[in-house]
Amino acid sequence: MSNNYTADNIQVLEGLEAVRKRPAMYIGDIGVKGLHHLVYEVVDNSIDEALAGYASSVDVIIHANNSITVHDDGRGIPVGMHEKEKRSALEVVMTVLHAGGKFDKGSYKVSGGLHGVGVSCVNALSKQLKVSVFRDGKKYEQEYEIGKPMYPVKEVGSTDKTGTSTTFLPDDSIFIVHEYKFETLAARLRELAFLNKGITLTITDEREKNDDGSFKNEVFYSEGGLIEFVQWLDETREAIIPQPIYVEGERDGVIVEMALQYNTSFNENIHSYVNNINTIEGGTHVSGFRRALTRTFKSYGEREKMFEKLKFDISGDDFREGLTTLISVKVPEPQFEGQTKTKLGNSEVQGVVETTVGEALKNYLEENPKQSKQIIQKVIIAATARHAARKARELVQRKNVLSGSGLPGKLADCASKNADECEIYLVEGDSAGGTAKQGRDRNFQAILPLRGKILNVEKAMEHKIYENEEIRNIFTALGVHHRDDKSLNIDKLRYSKVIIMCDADIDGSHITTLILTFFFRQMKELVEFGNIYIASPPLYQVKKGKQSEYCWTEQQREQAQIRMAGDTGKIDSVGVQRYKGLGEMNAEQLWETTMDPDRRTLKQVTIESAAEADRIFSVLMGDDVPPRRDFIVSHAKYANVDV
Ligand code: 0RA
Repeated sequence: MSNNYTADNIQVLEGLEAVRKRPAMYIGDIGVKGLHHLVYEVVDNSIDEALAGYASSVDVIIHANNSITVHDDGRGIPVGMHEKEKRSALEVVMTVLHAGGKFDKGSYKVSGGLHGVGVSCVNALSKQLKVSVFRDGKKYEQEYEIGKPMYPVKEVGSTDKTGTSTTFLPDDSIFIVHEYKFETLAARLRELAFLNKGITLTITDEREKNDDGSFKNEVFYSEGGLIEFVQWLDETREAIIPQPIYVEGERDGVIVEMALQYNTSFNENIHSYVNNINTIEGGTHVSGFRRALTRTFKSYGEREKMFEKLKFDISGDDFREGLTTLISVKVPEPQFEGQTKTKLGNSEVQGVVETTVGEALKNYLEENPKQSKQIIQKVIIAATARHAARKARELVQRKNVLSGSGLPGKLADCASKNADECEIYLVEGDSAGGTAKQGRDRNFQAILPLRGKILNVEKAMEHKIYENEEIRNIFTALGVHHRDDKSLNIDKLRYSKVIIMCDADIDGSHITTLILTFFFRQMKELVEFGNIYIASPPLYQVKKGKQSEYCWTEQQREQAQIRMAGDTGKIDSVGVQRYKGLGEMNAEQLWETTMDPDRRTLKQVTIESAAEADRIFSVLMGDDVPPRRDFIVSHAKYANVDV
């Protein structure tokens, strides 16, 4: 080994050490998200190989010990000597930050996780990692521990395949969560299959067996890409035109793909992606799309004299009511902006998308007059309803001004006005609301009781939403409203934590879902920025003499009973109270178990996959009842808690 090799090696280790010191900087966090991000990072490299035309399948395996294998049938990472680094190219890719893909000058990295950190980060954060390359008739291997190679790349046999296989075990001293969720990984692979048509992605879970003894497994493959993505999202919505409108094109080095479908709902659902990354904050590609849609449809409606009888203006929103859209662009050097770095900033992309989509829509309108008229008729209905909704909304704002402080009478506000430290509990029922008011710390906790079932916004028209008293109270208590472009003035939010507190029973979880649906459809920004939480009241109080313990699970209850029975072994001598509702607790108990920041557990509501969440809400809360029942049965836990 030359001195040079040693020197380079030291530099490499410093790089990987930086990753281990500040993992969150590289992969977002060290919780569930970061843990799953490791898999996405490795999968993205394989997807790139497939997009370059060399691989057709990517397989992910969750092993029994929560280690992961990602395999692809591409060319295999080059194993030859890297001139400058004086080591195998494979070793460089696996150990040098941001080295991945650097040799292949002709192609740019299309996918690449949000943080785009490369597989060396995964290596640095893995206790063990082994990479196998199948190339030139041979199989090569190298293993690493926390990023350090155990030996130089070695040839271990012959093969007639080509490809790359990476197996890694996340370092449990870095991550605070160690279990992979099948559903989470499956959702991302499904999304990738829709976004990259023609690639087969599979996931196998070796921790779980099917009835026939095989491992739990799912295969994702899409021939139709975004067309099928729209159809999957809108499965339980009623389509207005028989087939989605679709366009695919390339201009100035930017690849644009778009599919849209109109349905009879009132929601606008745009899901946008840049290089396979979900841009939840939108950006130039989305604004290009919107401009194209408004411009083309508006001039068509005017030319066909369909707007003549209207007494008010048609706005951009009206063209997007009941519209589900997918936009996917592939941009060589994306600039990400915004609070969560998921907003595309490249200004040149707006024009590219606007032109590509504009031309496609124009052609569609020319070639499909019947469908086009149906769409414009829907737009006119939307405009009329919006007009009614604006009146309702203005009425709300006027009423608020009349009632003095402008805050709802039912709100028990907190003393602090510093939103960062303030919380608001949305409590099911006036009686539990009363208990919460007594139990809270009034310095920073506000209480807003909600009466019974709140409106199902999934099925309601916009003006009904503003006419609903409970919903108006939520808007005014939180201090936010929709601007004319429908965005939320989130800077006026009066509480940084919005906590939904319902009974721990079926009714309570239904109400929680209704409230979540409301936030997801009407205040999505709050969900995206992590302001929404769900309180977890205990299920049991276990008591014996002066001893008392609250329990949240069956297992905790059992253990508490055994512990309190002690040497007597008489479990039935221990009292168990099952809390059916919040109302069964007094103010002090509610504070101790559910509201005291030092003792409570809050579940933060996050969106793992916006597309998945959109579909879940439309299935759960929409009109189509049979799929809803199936869905609740198979997804109940997942849908309720971890949307
Ligand atoms: C650069 C060059 C070549 C292959 C790859 C990268 C490659 C990387 C990954 C990561 C996961 N799977 C992969 N498969 C391939 C090949 C260049 C050549 O063969 O000439």
